[in-house]
Amino acid sequence: MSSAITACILCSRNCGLTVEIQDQKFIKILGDEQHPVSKGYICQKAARLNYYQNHDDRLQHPLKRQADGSFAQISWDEALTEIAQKLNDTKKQYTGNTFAFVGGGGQGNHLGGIYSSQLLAAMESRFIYTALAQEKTGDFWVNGRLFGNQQCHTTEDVEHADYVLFIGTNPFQSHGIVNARDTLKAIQKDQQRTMVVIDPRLSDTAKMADVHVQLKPSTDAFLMAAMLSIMVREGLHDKVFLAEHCTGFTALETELLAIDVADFAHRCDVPLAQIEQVARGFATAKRACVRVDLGTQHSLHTTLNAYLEKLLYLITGNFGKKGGNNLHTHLIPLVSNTDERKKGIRTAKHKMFPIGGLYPPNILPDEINHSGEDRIRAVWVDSSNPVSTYANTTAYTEAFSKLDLLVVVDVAMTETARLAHYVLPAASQFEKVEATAFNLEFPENFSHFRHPLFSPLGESLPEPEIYTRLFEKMGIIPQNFPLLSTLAKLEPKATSRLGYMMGLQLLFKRKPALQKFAPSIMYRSLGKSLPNNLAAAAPLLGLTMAYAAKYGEAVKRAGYEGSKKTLGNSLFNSILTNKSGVILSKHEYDEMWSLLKTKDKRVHLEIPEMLAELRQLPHEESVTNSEYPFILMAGERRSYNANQIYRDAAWRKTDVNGTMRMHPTDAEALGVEKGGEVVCESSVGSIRAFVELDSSVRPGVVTLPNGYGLSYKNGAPVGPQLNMLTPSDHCDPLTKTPYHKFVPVKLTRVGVSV
Ligand SMILES: Nc1nc2c(c(=O)[nH]1)N[C@H]1C(S)=C(S)[C@@H](COP(=O)(O)OP(=O)(O)OC[C@H]3O[C@@H](n4cnc5c(=O)[nH]c(N)nc54)[C@H](O)[C@@H]3O)O[C@H]1N2
Ligand SMILES: Nc1nc2c(c(=O)[nH]1)N[C@H]1C(S)=C(S)[C@@H](COP(=O)(O)OP(=O)(O)OC[C@H]3O[C@@H](n4cnc5c(=O)[nH]c(N)nc54)[C@H](O)[C@@H]3O)O[C@H]1N2
Ligand code: SF4
Ligand SMILES: [Mo]
Repeated sequence: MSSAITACILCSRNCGLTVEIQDQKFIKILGDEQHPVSKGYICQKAARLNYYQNHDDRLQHPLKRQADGSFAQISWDEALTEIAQKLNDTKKQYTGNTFAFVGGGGQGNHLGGIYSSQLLAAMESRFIYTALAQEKTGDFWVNGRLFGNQQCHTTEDVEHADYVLFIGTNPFQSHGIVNARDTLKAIQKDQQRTMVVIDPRLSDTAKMADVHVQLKPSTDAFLMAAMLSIMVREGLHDKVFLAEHCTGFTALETELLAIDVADFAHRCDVPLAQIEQVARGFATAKRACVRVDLGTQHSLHTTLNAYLEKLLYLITGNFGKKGGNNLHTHLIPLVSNTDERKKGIRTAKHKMFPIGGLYPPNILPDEINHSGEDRIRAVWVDSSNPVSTYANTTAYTEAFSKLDLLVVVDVAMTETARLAHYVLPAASQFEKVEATAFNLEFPENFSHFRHPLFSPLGESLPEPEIYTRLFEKMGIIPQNFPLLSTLAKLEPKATSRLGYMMGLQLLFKRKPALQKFAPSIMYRSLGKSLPNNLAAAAPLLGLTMAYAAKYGEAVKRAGYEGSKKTLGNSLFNSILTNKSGVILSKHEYDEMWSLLKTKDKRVHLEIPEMLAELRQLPHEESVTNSEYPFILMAGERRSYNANQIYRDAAWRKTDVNGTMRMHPTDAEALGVEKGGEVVCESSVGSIRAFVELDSSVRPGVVTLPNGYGLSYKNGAPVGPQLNMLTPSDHCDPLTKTPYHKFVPVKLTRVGVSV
């Protein structure tokens, strides 16, 4: 048995872990007290990580689908040679834009994403579809307008706020904030601090709150607009802050003053007095922040919600300060910036533009089914199970079955992999070097680079090796870089690595086409001279150098030494050697303004498209559907779900079937008892679910958990296959992110109790 340090890979917190391991297994899993952010914290899900590392769906060999539909083992060399040939043929015959990449990193594997993203360049395609573009692109789009760039992402300082608004999020179960349960308990215990939860359900977080605003589902836009209106009517907005840091307030104020607050309160089914109480409490608190998640991002008015939520902290001046919302830095950027007005970036069928560089999964089946020559013909999936996790499982299954080429890179035989022509086995996140890009903190940001704990299972390979070999086979990069490798070796003490970086620049100057493949080139050259098989870390050198060049003072405050030329390299060395993770940078609060990307360094509050949608709200008819009278919240986070990372249902200690929460009055009307089964039918499909009587939900609303419905060992799915119910076109008109929290369904009783 030996001890090691790693991180949890189940949610975006990526808590640090200390583990005891033996024979490819975890024997004991504890929180790592040395981790700079989680400091020993973990939740109940991490202890089960053996269910990710060792199970019967783990892939061990490259597989090729045969004419009869079965899979046969083939060698890596055969697989990559054949795939490279097919990709090159697709590009030549139909142009690269008939190729789409899907996924590219889950909850903790973003180092692989640095390598896989080169495939788009190799294919000369712009189409990348990811899970982020089915939840967060409304947020990114609004960030682009307010802050000048879609990479300007904000974080919330819940730990130091006196007044916290949780809107559409249940951090007690989903985490998403620093050491969630400890942080929530600290606020709950402190009489001076206030926690408000805005949620149609009495969630575990709502149970801890000072105020629970139990609004009608998908009425957040009305509620937040009413709060903002109350603030400006009562003069509670921060005039000094607005004058100094923002433009466009006058136009916004006019719209907010025009709102009929009593009507909006009525539409949310929330007492006006409660909305006033929260608006006043938030606006007058010393330090207040807002934290949102899928409750506002998977419900009606997604993009408007993102705008209004940000206005709450902006007009009250809770931006750029301790306990407020803040912009932060990135070492590994999760998204890029795209201007939707740019020509030649739209999809063939929906004419959809990217946001943050990403295209929305809801439209991909249509882009494949499209009759034009420019339809998507080849798809590459990595670290994602779209057939099961993206909206409309039937549409995905049918569309993927029509593809000329489907390649899946995964650690496990997933529902999507079963449809593929080639399945490529990836080493697990504990069998290779990995890193998370979810480093979204301010004023201190961190990085955690993980070392391998086990050797790769069977013939599985880490993604850096898979992609680099593929590019070599495609004839896109040479196999050797003798000069660069020599330069890397010439600096054994690695004090600056400047010689190597200059060599790299020289290569790119001579062959500009190679620049897009810098990660693989660095892996094959610099990687060879890195200690302990950490080759895949090589591209981080470029990122740490860029980071140090941008935020030199903040990096030095975090304790790193070096000149302009060497600081990035000391950061790189430190990341590679500190197994528990490192603090990258320490900013001062007033430096946050330098992260804004607008030319005038002000926040641009006036977004005409959003103000137009706001103006339309009073004219909106309330959404009712007599054929599908219930609202299903399709995707609740609970104690025992974690996206689709665990496939074996045995990992769950409770709630094995993933029950449907239903209000007792609804159950009575349907004649369903506790444990009874219902058929849940939407406009696109139907599934069965066992019912749990639960008065935490509003009457007329039912919930089902995220992450169930997997066919482990190709057996019957366990728990609800949610996306059998979710229509592709039930989505935000601007961003095309799905309304998973607002799926109209019909329920009928199946039988007696189980
Ligand atoms: N245990 C667990 N944790 C996870 C995950 C997991 O699968 N399991 N997944 C991770 C991922 S990928 C994500 S994105 C996050 C998501 O994390 P969260 O968004 O916090 O989780 P959810 O339970 O999906 O939704 C949050 C709340 O939104 C409420 N809600 C539903 N409709 C509305 C509405 O119209 N308005 C408002 N205001 N609230 C509404 C729900 O009742 C629920 O309590 O969780 C992460 N953490
Ligand atoms: N109806 C409904 N649908 C939802 C949601 C919902 O609330 N309701 N939630 C949505 C949200 S917010 C999200 S983020 C998505 C998540 O859905 P996906 O983006 O599909 O991600 P995961 O479920 O995390 O699955 C990740 C896949 O990565 C594989 N994997 C794990 N480690 C590695 C690795 O090291 N390398 C490779 N190559 N593969 C690996 C796993 O085996 C798994 O197949 O689901 C979405 N789907
Ligand atoms: S699931 Fe999230 S909160 Fe829980 S231990 Fe893992 S990373 Fe931490
Ligand atoms: Mo997510």
